[in-house]
Amino acid sequence: ITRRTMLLGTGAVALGASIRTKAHAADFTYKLANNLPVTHPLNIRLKEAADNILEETGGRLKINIFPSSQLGNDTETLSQLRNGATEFFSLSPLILSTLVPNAAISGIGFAFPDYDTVWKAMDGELGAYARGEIEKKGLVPMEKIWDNGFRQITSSNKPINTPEDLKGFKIRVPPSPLWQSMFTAFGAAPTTINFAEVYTALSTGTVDGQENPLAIASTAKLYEVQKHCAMTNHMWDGFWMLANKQAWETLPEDIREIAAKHLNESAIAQRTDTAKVNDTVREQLTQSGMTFTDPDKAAFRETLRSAGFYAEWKGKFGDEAWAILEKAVGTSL
Ligand code: X2X
Repeated sequence: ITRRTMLLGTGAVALGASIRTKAHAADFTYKLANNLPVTHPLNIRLKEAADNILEETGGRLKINIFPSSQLGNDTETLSQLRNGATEFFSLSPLILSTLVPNAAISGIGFAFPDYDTVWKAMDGELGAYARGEIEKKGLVPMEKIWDNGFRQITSSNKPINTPEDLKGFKIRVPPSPLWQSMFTAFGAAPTTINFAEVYTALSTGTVDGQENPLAIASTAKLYEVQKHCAMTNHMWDGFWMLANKQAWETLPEDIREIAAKHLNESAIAQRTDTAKVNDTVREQLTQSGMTFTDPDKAAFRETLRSAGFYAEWKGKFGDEAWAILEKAVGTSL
């Protein structure tokens, strides 16, 4: 901002015009961090959004993308986002719940039957509720959530067919109370590990398994260190695109509008890309040596119910939030 003001302040109109056409330092250069490989649809569409934003703002806003947790793991990057060291960060609602407890509500086990229900909810009342909670904590969420997908359980040591197979299973979960609680309710032995450390934790045997959508098993090459995959679809997960509030509000309104428009448009496109990868990559993972099981999902859901998982989280989220969730998924959980 100072640079432009200085230029305009000197009355250098010609200079002002020429910097529009030549390569020049942008007025705003912001960092956008995420934990996914550069080949994941999220990063492919983020690059598209950043390119479009640079072009449509005439070079005024340049967003540099840092994939693969290059700026730090999720816990560290969330701190950076809050203190302004990083301006943008895409984060799972469940990990964000370490700061915004009720943001995790979209991650309740087996809440969403399919993607149609997910997008109706997240683009509707449930998403609006979550964004309201996020804003109360001083972060700015873009309107459209990005897709991670329905999560599946992978293992290095045994196939998983029934909930009993999870008893005592050493599984990595992301840093989030809801994840810890869900796998404790399954009777597993969950360990919290940031995604940045997951490949190593699996390859050294710190844990025997993890759970993630297939697009991540594929792009993060988890098939190199995991043998089995159980298609449990046990929860849907996404990524809120978050901005540091001060950095966001420093942008002139027209730049904010352009940035939000492209981030939201690319999110919509990324949802289609990701669903397609999650739907089709099983074959490729099989060729890479993974074996798949298709367990009865109802049995897993019943295990959560009889362990008191739903009752516990209804109490934690509160009746208002729970009612919004149940309305969105069209069933009582
Ligand atoms: O940490 C994970 O497993 C990941 C990549 O799915 C999330 O960001 C929640």
